[in-house]
Amino acid sequence: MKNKTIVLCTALLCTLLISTPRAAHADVDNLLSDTSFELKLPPDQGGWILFDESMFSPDEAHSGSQSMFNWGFSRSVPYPPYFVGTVSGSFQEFPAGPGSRWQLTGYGVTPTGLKGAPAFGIVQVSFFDALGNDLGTVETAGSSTPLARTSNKVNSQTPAGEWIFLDTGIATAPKGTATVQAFTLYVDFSGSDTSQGVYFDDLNLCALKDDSTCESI
Ligand SMILES: [Ca+2]
Repeated sequence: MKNKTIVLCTALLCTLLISTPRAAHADVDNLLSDTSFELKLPPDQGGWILFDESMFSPDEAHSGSQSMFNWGFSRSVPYPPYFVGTVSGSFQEFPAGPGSRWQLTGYGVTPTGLKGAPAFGIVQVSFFDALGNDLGTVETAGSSTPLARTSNKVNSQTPAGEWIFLDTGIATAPKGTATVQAFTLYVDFSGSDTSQGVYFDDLNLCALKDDSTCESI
């Protein structure tokens, strides 16, 4: 009986190894949950944390049938600075140590073209200490550049309806880092008096090993 059990377990293990090696590796290397926004997992199940004007959407999809839509309405006002801005987005958080290296990629699209500037969609990596203070990155901390590491943008110059590959490049966690947050973001300070935004899909957060391949944490 004992031998039969061992044989059965071995056969099951072999089946799993043979049938799913590629899928298993892809999931292990990408630390994010619900990377294509198909599952709509709540945050307490490891899903995306949404803020401001953000929603799962069936209107656009780079893969599957859903994406993340971050949008806003930046209105003009008759006094300086003559606009009211908006920032919306979604993120997931992971433990991270000082010196750890991270790269976030994904795809973004705007179906009708964004009006005005600045109005853009990006993916972004930010580091925080144990108290929740934003630390920036080794590349940007202490300088006049923005604290976070951001990707290239979907903006008014981006062709409507064209999915753009977004890439933060490699961001190195500074001294004191306790967590890393991976964002989709839409920023609109254009005062264009238009409801508009960017759809995101197929995000990938990589923790880089010494040989620059991704690893799980
Ligand atoms: Ca999708």
